[in-house]
Amino acid sequence: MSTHFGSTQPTHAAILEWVKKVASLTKPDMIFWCDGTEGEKSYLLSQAVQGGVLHPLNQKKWPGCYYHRSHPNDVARAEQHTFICTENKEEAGPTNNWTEPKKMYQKLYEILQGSMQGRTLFVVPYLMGPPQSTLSKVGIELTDSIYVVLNMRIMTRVGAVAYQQLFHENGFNRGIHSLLDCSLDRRFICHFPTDNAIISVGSGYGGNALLGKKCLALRIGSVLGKKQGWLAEHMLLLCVESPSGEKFYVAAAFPSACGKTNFAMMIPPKALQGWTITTIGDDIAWMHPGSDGRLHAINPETGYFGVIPGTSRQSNPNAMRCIEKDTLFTNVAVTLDGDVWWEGKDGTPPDNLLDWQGNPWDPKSEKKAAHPNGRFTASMYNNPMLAGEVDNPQGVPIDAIIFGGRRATTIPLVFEAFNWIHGVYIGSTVSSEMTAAAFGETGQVRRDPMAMLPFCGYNMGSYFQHWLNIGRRIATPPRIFHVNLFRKDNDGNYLWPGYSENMRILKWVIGRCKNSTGASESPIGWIPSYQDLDWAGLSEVTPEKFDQLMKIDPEEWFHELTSQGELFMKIYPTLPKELIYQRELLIARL
Ligand code: GTP
Ligand code: SPV
Ligand code: MN
Repeated sequence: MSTHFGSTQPTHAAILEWVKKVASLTKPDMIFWCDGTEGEKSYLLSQAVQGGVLHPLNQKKWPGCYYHRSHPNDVARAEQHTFICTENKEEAGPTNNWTEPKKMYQKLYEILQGSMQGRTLFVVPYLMGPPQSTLSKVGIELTDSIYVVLNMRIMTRVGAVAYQQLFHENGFNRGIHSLLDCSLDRRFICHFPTDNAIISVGSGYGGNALLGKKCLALRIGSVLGKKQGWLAEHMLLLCVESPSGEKFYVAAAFPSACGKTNFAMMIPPKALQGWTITTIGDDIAWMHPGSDGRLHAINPETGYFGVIPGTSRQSNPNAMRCIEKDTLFTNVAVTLDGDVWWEGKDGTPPDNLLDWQGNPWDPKSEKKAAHPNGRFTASMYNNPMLAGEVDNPQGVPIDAIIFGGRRATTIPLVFEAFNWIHGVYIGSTVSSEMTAAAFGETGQVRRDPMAMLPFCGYNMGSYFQHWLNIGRRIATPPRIFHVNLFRKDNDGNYLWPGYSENMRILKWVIGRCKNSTGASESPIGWIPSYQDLDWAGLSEVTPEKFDQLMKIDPEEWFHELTSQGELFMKIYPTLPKELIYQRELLIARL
């Protein structure tokens, strides 16, 4: 077994010993210590191209960009194969798959036995969060996937910066990832919160394999947050600057593929002159009560692993600028001369396209050219509207939290919680139609509390309690809102134009935070009247259409309450009584 040492070597005995142990189990041909440098990047890229894992795109059109095609059964998060391994099943709770740690370790060690033979074991030290921030966390991922390494280098801070943040020998998350042959019966994404450890096998897909992201930053993170008094959330973070130069910070939780990246990179419509939005994060927020009585948030990541279909100069110009260079494209369609295409991209599809599986694509066929969950991996530093605050070790103080879901019916465009407890209730009852971001039947409505159903590393009821407790610890809590950007008319068309027009919702939200915008009381919360929103330059949403968007139909809400009740029954033993009370109040108001 040969070893390649990068420019930085850890001196920590715990790391060296652990790597040695994993190597003797998995038996790689080579151990490669990553240092995160540019020199390393060109070497890794050439290796990935040589090995057929990446294909260079046309470098004139797409400088520094590469294309990756995954195994056809490895295109999304695999919730069925995701486990929280705690001593007691109750700790994981009824919304997570559970297996006892000892049993799972045994199974995984058997699978990992010799699994890296003929391959390279990459040691990836990474930092989640800004350097020098007390809120940041260190992880080390051992992986045999060069694609994972190249993605981690974009999504996290890799190299010496991670070792520098290690304040004691064992203060890092241990992640092991092995691709195996991508067969479903040997796919396990397992979390061991007690050991601060993750083992993921059988999938190379982002959320299953980039262990800093959903595994550490959310599942393990949420458990740490519960213990240490902070929140690890599936939220975008943005800064809104008003024409007078006042800044507001907003966090928003929408389920997977329900609009976080687009919302975080929104460009306000021309008619709303003087408003600017800058992006802090597009997927994950770590939020801590600060000594000033406010909730402060950081984005632990450094890149965007974004849904590519639907991304265009029309819908998300900032994302298009962001992916112009140094981007990895996964499961999109390609041309023979190294151009890429996907559904919803500007213009007509080029001739002679190969679909995401490499087959010639017939534009007249029903088949999609790009996979609906095709993704780009791009550095946030390429975002022309990146917020200056993004590397701030203290994070930013949050003014508003917005929950949302993808619902064709029932849920109005926007409403505001009466107070923090009511807001927690609203978050706990978020629901959404399922999307291609996870395996399963897309379109089916499911409860997805705080957009964290697949990501909460412990019992959901205790998680709600934790939210209530955090509220008690902050003197000035953020206001809480709920949006539904996806309500449809009877013909199945979206009622709301969305994308940049979402600024109109955000402006109302900011107005509420400043106590300067009107709202009326409704059974479900404070709601805007037509005149409370700024309609400059937008005539397509007439007062009649707005009524449809905001309609609260008692019949539909009866079904909604039944479905909420099903979730509450499922987690009843740990469900805070405050939330049951909130539900009863809502029933009474309706
Ligand atoms: P994850 O990365 O899976 O967490 O997804 P996300 O929440 O960041 O969602 P993203 O912004 O990538 O959007 C997912 C899909 O919804 C894309 O196809 C978008 O084009 C579409 N979308 C985003 N915002 C809007 C909107 O305001 N209206 C409509 N109709 N579609 C939207
Ligand atoms: C999501 O599914 O919420 C994503 C994509 O952001 S992944 O990182 O794969 O989880
Ligand atoms: Mn996400």
